[in-house]
Amino acid sequence: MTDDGDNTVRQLDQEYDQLAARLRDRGADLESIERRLGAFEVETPSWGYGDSGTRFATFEQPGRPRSVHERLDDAAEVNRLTAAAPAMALHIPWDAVDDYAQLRAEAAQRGLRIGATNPNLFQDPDYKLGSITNPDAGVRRKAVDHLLECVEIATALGSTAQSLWLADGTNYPGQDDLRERRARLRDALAEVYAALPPEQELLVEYKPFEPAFYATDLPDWGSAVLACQRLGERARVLVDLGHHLHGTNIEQIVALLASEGRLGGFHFNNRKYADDDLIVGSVNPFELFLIFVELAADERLPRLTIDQAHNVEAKVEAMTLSVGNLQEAYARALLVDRDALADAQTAGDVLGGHELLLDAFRIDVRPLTAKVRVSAGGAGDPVRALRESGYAERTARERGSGAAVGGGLGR
Ligand SMILES: [Mn+2]
Repeated sequence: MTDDGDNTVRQLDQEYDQLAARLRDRGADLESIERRLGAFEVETPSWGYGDSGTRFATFEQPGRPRSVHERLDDAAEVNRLTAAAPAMALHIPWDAVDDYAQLRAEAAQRGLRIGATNPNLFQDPDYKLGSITNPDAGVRRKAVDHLLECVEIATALGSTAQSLWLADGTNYPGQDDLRERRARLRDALAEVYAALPPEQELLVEYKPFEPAFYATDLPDWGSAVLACQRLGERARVLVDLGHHLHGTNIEQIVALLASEGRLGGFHFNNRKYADDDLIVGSVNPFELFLIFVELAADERLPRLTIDQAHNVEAKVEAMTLSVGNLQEAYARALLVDRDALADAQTAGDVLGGHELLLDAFRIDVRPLTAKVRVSAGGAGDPVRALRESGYAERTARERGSGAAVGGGLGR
């Protein structure tokens, strides 16, 4: 190791010791916090490494992966740096291959597993008026058959979740019968759920707008949880942070779903205006912290996934930064003094509870997350380590700027 490296390690140790002493003085159970932080895992999305763009343009990046195999390489690099991203979520058909057992083995060779399987019900021209809610029974059949095919693919891959986002909806009042569409949706999901092997769960994602702009068929958490309750216990709701109207209290949705045993997972990203798919924690870190305060109330976290579209920023670097942002939000949430919070709440101390949250949010946890990452074999400063590794230059050289296979807009 260079002098520079030694200095970095010494500096990290010093900063960590100072923070640890302060936290212990406050009565924090650092051992338990570090254990939980060390167990933190988030899936990265294969589609987050490939080409993505806006409605106006896609700017192709040098070194972007040309195949699912190279997307696995990128996911492995993010996991190497963060020690917290051991699974890559797949998208079918963008990641379709002939031999799924082979793909599963390739993931394992890179120290990864396959995360959630994401079917695609939004690209085929037949789905112009909807997929499983389409007024045409033949189109509905085709859509359900694709979902059933994805169940088989997931089985071959060792994937334990179907993660379903429906682009279905209508653009104009009167375009279709809203109750009929709901009945079609229920029938289709019941058929898919009945085909799920016991190790797979069905995650149902909601979104109030886009691509349909009058009535989305699963517009909100309520419509999603009602569908899940009809199906069974392995059907749960997936919360995508970009899929809400402005002003929606997302942390309260997390609390409601968790109390009902229906919180299935997350698609992390951030937004300023709509479903912007920006880097999680970049625009509203306090909201992310409050969401993690709810998540950390339970020892076990639900399935967490990043769902972002890096249109102008370097993709592997963006994903690496995102994982770090999540680790920091979780660390702060673990530092909330829960006993004091419960006391303040019981005593009706309105601002006392609020101050306890602010107090945890204001702690600079970077020495703590760095220490936990290094202990797990990752980098103290993952983005810096990525830049110094030359990974971007190497992939640009090796992969060139050849046409990518698959990819598409973020959801
Ligand atoms: Mn999503």
